[in-house]
Amino acid sequence: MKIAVVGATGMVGEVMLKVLAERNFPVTELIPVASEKSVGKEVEYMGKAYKVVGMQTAVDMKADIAIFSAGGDTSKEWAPKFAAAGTTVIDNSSAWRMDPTKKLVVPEINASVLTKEDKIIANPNCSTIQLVMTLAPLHKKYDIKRVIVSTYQSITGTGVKAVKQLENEYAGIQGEMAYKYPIHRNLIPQCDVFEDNGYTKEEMKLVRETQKILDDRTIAVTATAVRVPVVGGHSEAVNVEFENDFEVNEVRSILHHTSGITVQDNIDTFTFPMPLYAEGKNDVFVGRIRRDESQPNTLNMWIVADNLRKGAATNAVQIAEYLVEHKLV
Ligand code: 11C
Repeated sequence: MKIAVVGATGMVGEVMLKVLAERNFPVTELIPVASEKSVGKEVEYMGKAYKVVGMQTAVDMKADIAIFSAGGDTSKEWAPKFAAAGTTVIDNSSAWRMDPTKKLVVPEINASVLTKEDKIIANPNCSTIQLVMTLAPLHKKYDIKRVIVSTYQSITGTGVKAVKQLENEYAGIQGEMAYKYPIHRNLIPQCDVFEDNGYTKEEMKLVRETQKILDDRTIAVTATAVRVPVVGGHSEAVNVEFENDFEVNEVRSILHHTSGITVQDNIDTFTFPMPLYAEGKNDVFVGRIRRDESQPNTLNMWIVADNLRKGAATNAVQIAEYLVEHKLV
């Protein structure tokens, strides 16, 4: 497979190259792509240096698959050009996710919707991916009515500028700010911009993308997204109300038997997921699974995942793997 990685010099792009190598993706030719200012820079893939090329050069090279992590505007402009050249685009931005003509895919849940005709495939938002990974098998069994999710999101979701801000603040250095407020010794109840309804875009992604991936617009979702001074991954406190009752041990067992999920749930040994330990891992970690005693058929749980891995690069590479395995490219 001829693979273009668009945004190869960015934070997700770097992880993308790592994940492609780790999973032995059948790359016959790697095309690292970035904006003009990065053209000519080198990136490393499997011990070899590759020169970064510009967007038009990459389109002309007619890759089989292009994995984009370059922001919504770049994707809106360039994904159709790659697609027109015959390349299947897997896009990490929010540009195409809610387009009714585009599939929004978490392979463990809905890869079977993909066909050869899908030339631009959307990769969901990181906080949505880890949420739906756990909701999907439970929805199948107990039928979800409502989800209340509060997120504790890693600064790596904002990008390298935010990581620099935290490092500067930690070291007492004045520098460029990624956020309007300090993030060291703080948390910020705003991820992304505000929409007209008073929710942030990140919160509304959790609502809309969850309904689209689970293919059920009747599921009520409400979210509060918070940025925390953490780098290893996103965490989520999730309250789920089901139509049908459940046994907590059965919930644990269902999650334990779901591919891509690791259950870490033993209060006797203080075992629960934490972002420090999720960093660099591809799985979604779930713990603190317990009944909400304040109302019937309702569950609480705690979900953690590396937002740059399953939340972005790993999920995109899994989509690419599915396309290859099912001969859809
Ligand atoms: C964050 N979830 O943590 C965002 C980053 O729509 O793909 C990814 C934004 C997106 O701020």
